[in-house]
Amino acid sequence: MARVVIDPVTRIEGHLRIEAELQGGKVSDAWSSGTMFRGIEIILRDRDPREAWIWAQRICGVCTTVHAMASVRAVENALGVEVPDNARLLRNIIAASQNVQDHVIHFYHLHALDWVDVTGALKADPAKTSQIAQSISDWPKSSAVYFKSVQDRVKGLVASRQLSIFTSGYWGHPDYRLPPEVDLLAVAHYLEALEFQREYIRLHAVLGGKNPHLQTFLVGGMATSIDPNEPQAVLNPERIDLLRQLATMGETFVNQVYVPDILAIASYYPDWFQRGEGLGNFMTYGDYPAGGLKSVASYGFKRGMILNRDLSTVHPVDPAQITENVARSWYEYDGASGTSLHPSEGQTHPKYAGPQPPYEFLDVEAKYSWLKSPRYNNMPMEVGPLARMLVNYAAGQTDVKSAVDGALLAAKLQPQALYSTLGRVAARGLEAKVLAAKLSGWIDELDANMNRGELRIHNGEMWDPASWPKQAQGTGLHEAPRGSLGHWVEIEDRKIKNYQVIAPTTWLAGPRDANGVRGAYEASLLNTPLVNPEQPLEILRTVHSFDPCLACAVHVVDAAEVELAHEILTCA
Ligand code: NFE
Repeated sequence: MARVVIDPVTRIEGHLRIEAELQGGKVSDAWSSGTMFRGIEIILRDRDPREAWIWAQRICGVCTTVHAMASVRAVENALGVEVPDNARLLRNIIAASQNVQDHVIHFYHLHALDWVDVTGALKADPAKTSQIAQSISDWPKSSAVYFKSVQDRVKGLVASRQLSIFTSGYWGHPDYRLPPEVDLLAVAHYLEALEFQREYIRLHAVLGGKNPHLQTFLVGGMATSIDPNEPQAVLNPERIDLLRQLATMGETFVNQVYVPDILAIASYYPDWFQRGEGLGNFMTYGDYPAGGLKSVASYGFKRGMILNRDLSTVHPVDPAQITENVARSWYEYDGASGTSLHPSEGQTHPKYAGPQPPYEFLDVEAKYSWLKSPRYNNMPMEVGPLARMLVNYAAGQTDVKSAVDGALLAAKLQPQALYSTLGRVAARGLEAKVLAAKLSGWIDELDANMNRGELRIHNGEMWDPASWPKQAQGTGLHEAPRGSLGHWVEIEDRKIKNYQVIAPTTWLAGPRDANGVRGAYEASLLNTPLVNPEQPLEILRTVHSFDPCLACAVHVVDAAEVELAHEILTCA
């Protein structure tokens, strides 16, 4: 038996360590450890709940806006505030474009190089790459001359001996299977995706003032002025046109580059549609309200669970069934609390009990992670794009069904193929397709509101704290790119008494619980074959397919056990 350790796992956000035991060339057991402490909850104590979203965004350097969204929703829920229709639309546009941008970045910049050998691109015939590109898509940048210019760029990089972001890849690993021409196609799109994501996220620059860390959220609405007759307003007819252009650009890139590339690359790895699934239980809170946030039935993405891979039933989700478990995490709960608490009464008492560095292995029989273990009714759940696509597919949502069925048909696969490493990757691309298409509808609704004089963006009547109850509790749920995100706030005497976050990556990368039940990453790695344990590329494929963000899941470094309450380190 041999133990493989990957620490740090790179091409992710934050600090993740994977230990895997090998038997007969396959992973026989695995442990996932977050190696940073999480502290935003402590930083938020005693602050004005109206400013929580500004701090909470700093949880992450990638999906910052999602924490603003969950935070304002939690405080609005506690204070009983509904937001005006324009704020709902602005938030839907911000959230969907965040997902689209994040998914494109994940596929090309964080994950593709697990399947694409950059060095293979050097050997490609650009004329053949051009033929392949034109056979799978109408994307115009597809000439042999263009691909030759990309190849020359890569050659220049190699000749300079400064491989930069491409240093230390597992290049030449025997399980890289793409023909050099497809490697070149993917490398070209890797570079194009860098330009695309920068341009596309101008949606956030317009609506949020900047990206990352948007500035226009407010408890009770948004601070995004709308006025058809005011050139200085954030939204006027000219800006609506700009939003439409950017939305079209997103749809085009996703449909002509991202989704065709997933299908093309995946066709060389068919066995990865049967590998890496893990739990078989999937959960989503749902999002994109068409009316008030409370009318969950109106959501464009449905709330629900799929259990034991059974697509015939969408089970309801009751947030009261969620707990966070610390039996195997470096935390303690007070006195009689045991090891499992609902986040509304959650506690953040860090207590490191692992080995002192340098160490070879974690003590995986004891506590081994800074992540807690979220559970739904004591069960670990996979959250994320695959969970969202499965729940909406099973619920018969037409846009999701048509995207998923179209891809399955094109790839000649059955729905069971989705329960896999590549199923996760494909689901993310299909979700980007569905969300990119939804943007134009919300922009039209904003335009229509503006044209009929409905300009309200904020519901300000709760801004006088004297009107608040002495005590209040609220929950803010949101679907972030990596999955279901929850913020829980308790307000007392107008200040935050307790604040708890369960990020998607906490659901996914968390350790075992008190019953010894594995988390999603750990379960998904079982039985993964490794061609060469010195280059555990196969482990990276599955872990990366979840799009890890440990920064979200843990938050603030505390290597020297210094006081954390006024220190924030963002992860970007
Ligand atoms: Ni830091 Fe995040 C997303 C959230 S991940 S990226 O998506 O919330 O756990």
